[in-house]
Amino acid sequence: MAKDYKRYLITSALPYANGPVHIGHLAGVYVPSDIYTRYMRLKGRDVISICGSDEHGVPITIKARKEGVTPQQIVDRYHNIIKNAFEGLGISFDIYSRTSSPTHAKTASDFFRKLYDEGKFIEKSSMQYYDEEAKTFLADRYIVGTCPRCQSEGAYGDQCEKCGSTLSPDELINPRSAVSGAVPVKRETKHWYLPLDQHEEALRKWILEGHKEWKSNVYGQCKSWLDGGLLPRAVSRDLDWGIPVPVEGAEGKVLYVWFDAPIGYISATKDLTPDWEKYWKSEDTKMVHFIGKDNIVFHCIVFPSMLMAHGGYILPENVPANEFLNLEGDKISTSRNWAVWLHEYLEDMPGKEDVLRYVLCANAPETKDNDFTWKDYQARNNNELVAVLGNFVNRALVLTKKYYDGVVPACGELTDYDRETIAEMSQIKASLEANLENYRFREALKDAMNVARIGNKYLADTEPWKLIKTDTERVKTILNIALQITANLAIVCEPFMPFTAAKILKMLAVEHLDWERIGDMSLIEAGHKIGEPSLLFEKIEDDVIQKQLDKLEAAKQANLAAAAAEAPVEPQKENISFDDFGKADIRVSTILSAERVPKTKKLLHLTVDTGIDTRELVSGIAEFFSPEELVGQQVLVLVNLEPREIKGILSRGMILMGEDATGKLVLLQPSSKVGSGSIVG
Ligand code: B3M
Ligand code: ZN
Repeated sequence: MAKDYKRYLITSALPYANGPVHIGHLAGVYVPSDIYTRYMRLKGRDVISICGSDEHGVPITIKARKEGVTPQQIVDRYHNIIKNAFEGLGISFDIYSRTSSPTHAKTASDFFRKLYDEGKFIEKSSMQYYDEEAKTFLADRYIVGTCPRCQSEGAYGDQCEKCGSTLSPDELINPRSAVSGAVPVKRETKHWYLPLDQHEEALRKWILEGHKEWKSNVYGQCKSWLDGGLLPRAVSRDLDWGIPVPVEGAEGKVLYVWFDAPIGYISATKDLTPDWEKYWKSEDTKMVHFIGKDNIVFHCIVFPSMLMAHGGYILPENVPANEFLNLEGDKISTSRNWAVWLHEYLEDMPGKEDVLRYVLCANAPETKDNDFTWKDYQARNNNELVAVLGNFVNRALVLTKKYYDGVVPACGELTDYDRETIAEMSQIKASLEANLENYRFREALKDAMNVARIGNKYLADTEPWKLIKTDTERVKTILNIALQITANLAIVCEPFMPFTAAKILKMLAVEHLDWERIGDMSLIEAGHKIGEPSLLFEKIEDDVIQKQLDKLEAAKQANLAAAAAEAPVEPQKENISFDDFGKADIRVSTILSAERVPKTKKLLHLTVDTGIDTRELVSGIAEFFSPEELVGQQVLVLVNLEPREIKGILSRGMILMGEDATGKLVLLQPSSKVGSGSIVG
């Protein structure tokens, strides 16, 4: 059934040039796309891998305004950081272009103009927010206000970052301009809309009927968009940063960033090769978009609609979008600096490029969100890369060096065990290729590591270091086989860990080994002299990991401080009389025991010594404190609050708590221990 394609066009989501790239981007998009591309190249296929910076859009103008520089300065800075960091990690794009390039301006402009000339857009005027002080229409991101869902301040016109809701500017309570702080007014403005609804039928056929093999997260999202019914989407914006709308009477309007960015794939291909059309306009080309899950609708619905409206272009054959990677249990966030930045990693961990590639692939969020932790990184390095892969290669090479002065010994008669091992090796290629072809990179990496496991086990079972004293002929065969496995490793590691593959080749003193020969046990001839063995991977000690954890902790503290500085303070409540206050009986109490209230998320069942008596309380603090950490703590308890039954427990009093800027509760305690029952007042 699988069609024979003549060439492959691989695209990777264009990173926004408003910040550096982090491990979430890498695990979701760039590591998988690079593995796939390298594999295609190894198969000898005609493949190009396209990427570049996405340099338009409102976040870039906001960042520029904040820093008092031009948007061009912002994109120049991050384009270079991102491009260099990708190179440092061995992400092997054939071109890393940028959407501020002249080729792109012309390509995107012509694309729009063709659709415009052919009447493919709807022109529509609507009322939008306008800032009279700054004399500018306000893009959604430029309007801030109170979130209608969670009531938090500082929600944007398109999204509340606190609760994650998607919003429209009209929903914001007390909208204000992020540019000047002024209260915006509504003004009429004209925009061009792409009628996605007109492409709905074609999209349904193409995706829902034609691509049932797509990953279920991707297919599912497409289905729910299509089932919900598509609406026309504005493809222009009132903004002064972007590609001008190429139509008379469109002053001050630019193409919407999500209209121009995917066209960036086309312009980048043009910058790469004059032969670009054969990649974009031939049914013999298989196009694959590597993206994160937040980009699915743009790559499966919007961009394909644009391509269909234009005509002459192929559609993607697959869009293997990944889910998200979290960091130490928390969502990665650029604005909160909760991330491991690639350019910093490369500086902090020189020579460990492949360790990161390995960990991000082994733990890739292919089917669900996953968590990156530095402890897991360390464990995978020490227990898998060092103990399995590095250990095996090192033993095979060092023993050859020691016993045979680095000259590959001949393979003699095979035992049954040798044959079993060789048979196992012969099965790797089919599984590895099937996994790679179907975007199952975690499984594919397991196949590759299996080669090292087979090798490790082989040496552990045959023990050549013992046999060398009694059966030197047998040792020759064993080491010959171990070296053939090592050579196989050089091939299978290449897509995942290219630096390691190159090192193994160098240590074997071999230039190149053909991918198609995976499983071949005569890759290295007897009599060949190998190079100098050295360690492939080094153990990573705790202090190295602790440094990274400290860095994250510092980011967290800085965030808390910033949030505290920004958080609005609640207005003072109405005055009360001295007598009223005197009625509240607050006592220092000691927590004697604590346990979760079964079947609840938030409630803890506490026993406290109030000095007056020992009593029970139910407190909604389970999300912030574990029962163990509470026992023995002194807290302030309002003891004469009307008792209340909660989940079958009579709660007699209330623990007084403080709240930090993020909504996290903190204990209020005496600064040194005092007797239970001490009066607070
Ligand atoms: N820059 C969004 C993102 O990085 C966007 C991708 C464009 S791909 C054409 O999530
Ligand atoms: Zn909200």
